[in-house]
Amino acid sequence: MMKKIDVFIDKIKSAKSIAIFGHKNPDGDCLCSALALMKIIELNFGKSSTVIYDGNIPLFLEEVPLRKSAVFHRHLPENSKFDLCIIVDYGTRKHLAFSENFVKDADYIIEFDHHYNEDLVGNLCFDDVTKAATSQIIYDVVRKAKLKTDKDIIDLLTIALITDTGNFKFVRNSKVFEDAAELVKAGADINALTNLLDNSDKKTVIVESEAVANSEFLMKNKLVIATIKKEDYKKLDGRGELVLSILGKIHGVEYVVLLKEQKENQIGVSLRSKKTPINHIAESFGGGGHLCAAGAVITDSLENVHDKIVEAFKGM
Ligand SMILES: [Mn+2]
Repeated sequence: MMKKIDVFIDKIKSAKSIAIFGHKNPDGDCLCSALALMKIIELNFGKSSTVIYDGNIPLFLEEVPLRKSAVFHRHLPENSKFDLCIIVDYGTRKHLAFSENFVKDADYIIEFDHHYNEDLVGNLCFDDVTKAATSQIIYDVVRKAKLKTDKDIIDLLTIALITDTGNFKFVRNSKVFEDAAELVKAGADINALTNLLDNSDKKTVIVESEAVANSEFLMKNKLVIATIKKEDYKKLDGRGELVLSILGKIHGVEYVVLLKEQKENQIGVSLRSKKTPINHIAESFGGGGHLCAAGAVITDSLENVHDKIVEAFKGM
């Protein structure tokens, strides 16, 4: 591990320009891990780096520290090049489509990720699928390298952990709490950071509530499917997590599916399961994710995607 950390520090020290980015439509872990790294590099090496994103940053992340530092990729000067790219929480290569040129032009690529992925993009990889959030991997490096932290860094690493564990609901090992305990000791206020994330727009919550109210129960209530149509999709903020969590509260429900009509014949599918893995279903549609929380984007009509998903759950 030490050797990798030495390389990491060396590459940052020698870099002339640094870009940091993750998957399209960044979630809490992706955005906050990127912003934390930016601040870590600034505080410890006196270097500025550029956090870049594609798609939308959900409104609930609007109040996170340094949020305004994240730059939409199309707002960068044309032909921007970075000699060092740091990739966080990206999942698979295809989620980096917007940054293809940065990756291609970079002299060196460092990655931090906790997604299962066989086709690694980085030259130097800090990957660990046992971690609940990418921010835990960054925090490991920070502690092992004895790097300085400040309030922004501690808060960002904590928010990433809070969001990727669904407020510590999806914790599968004690390391999450060990890291959370250290972050709290370092000054993270879990209650304040959780409140900071309750920042949704009224129209978003109403659209999500309507999707819950109009959802369809199948397989003796084991499977519930909620739908957000094209005209409401733009009112959504992030992935529709509220729909997934409310429907998951219902007695007897094992699987929750959310179909989002992003545009004509393009349906975003989010799948959640209480215990049986469902990632193979996401993978069968070209998607992926975690065992019990996965998703895909399917090119077909809403009706056809609905029927295909129902079919895929038969026998579960
Ligand atoms: Mn993550």
